[in-house]
Amino acid sequence: MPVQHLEQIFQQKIDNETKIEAKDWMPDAYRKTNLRQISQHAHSEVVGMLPEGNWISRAPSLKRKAILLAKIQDEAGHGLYLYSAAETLGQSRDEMINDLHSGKAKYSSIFNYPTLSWADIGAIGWLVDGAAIMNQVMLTRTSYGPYARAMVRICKEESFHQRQGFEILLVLSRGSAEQKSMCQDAINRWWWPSLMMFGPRDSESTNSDMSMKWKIKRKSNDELRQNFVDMIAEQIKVLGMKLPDDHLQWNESRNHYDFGNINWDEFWNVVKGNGPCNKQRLDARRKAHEEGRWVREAAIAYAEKKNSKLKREEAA
Ligand code: FAQ
Repeated sequence: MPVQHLEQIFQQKIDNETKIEAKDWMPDAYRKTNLRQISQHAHSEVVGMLPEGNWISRAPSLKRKAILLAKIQDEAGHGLYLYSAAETLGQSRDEMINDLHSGKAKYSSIFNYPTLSWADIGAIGWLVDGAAIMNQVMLTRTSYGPYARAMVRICKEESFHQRQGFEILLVLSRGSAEQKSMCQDAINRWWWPSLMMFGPRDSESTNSDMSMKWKIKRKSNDELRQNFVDMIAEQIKVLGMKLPDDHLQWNESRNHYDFGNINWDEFWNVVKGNGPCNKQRLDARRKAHEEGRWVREAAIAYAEKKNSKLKREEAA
């Protein structure tokens, strides 16, 4: 069948809300951009364990430590579902991980900021997981089947993550003057980077046009960012804290909150690898991968041994 016909059938499926599955014909660019987005998403989940991992041994109580451990393990699981979804598009996990370690593949800018106090763990749960959910609820309806199905479970877990983060901040916001100020300080530092998670402004977003046409994305970067600001601007009232933005104001005519300018130079600087913790994060990932080499080799050796035993038994 000529490619034009195949493309027409493909677009019809998208327009009719039929999911695209791994064995279906798809344009090369659709395969490539899904692979790019899903693998970068997987890398973000895995690198995203590092800033929180920094606080496992310093969590203020056994209960907090158990919750944090469970959350971080969830992020590892999300990375694994997403690597599996990406593999259905024809690239091996090894190749994807090599691209992360060589600096070729991106991961979310947010994970290149340091976690300086316990309140940062609350701010990550509330703001970072909150921003992640805002984006990922849309992705449960993305057009590529394996990605959409992975996102359903991930979203359920992320909503627990957001609530646990909010609750950490709620306790601090009702505590001593020092705890209140820790809470405000963490919000001040995480607010703007969490707005950057949604990506560049729509006018600068190189992938959006095609991703919207193919329903990989269903809402634009700016639309999701605005929804997030509207949600957080209300939730912060419960904490009795302040968002670090003098321009934040309800706009009756737009039915949305107005907010100040994002520092896009900072965003691109972090994306290009020059944020406060980029080097530290990649070094930690490379080290963990190297130290886990023996486990991978042992698993392969065991699988080979089991296979050859099975073959011998079948031949006998
Ligand atoms: N950081 O054309 P667009 C989480 C890049 S998971 C770094 O608008 P697109 C869970 C972009 O890749 C958080 N790079 O791109 C958790 C592109 O470069 P490329 C991750 C960014 O793909 C919580 C270029 O800029 N979530 O947090 C960023 O249409 C707590 C132009 O941008 C996902 O990955 C950025 N923030 O839209 C874990 C969700 N933004 O690739 C642990 C899935 C943009 O052409 C603890 N991803 N870039 O070289 C998406 O929805 C999309 O990829 C966007 C970007 C919306 C992130």
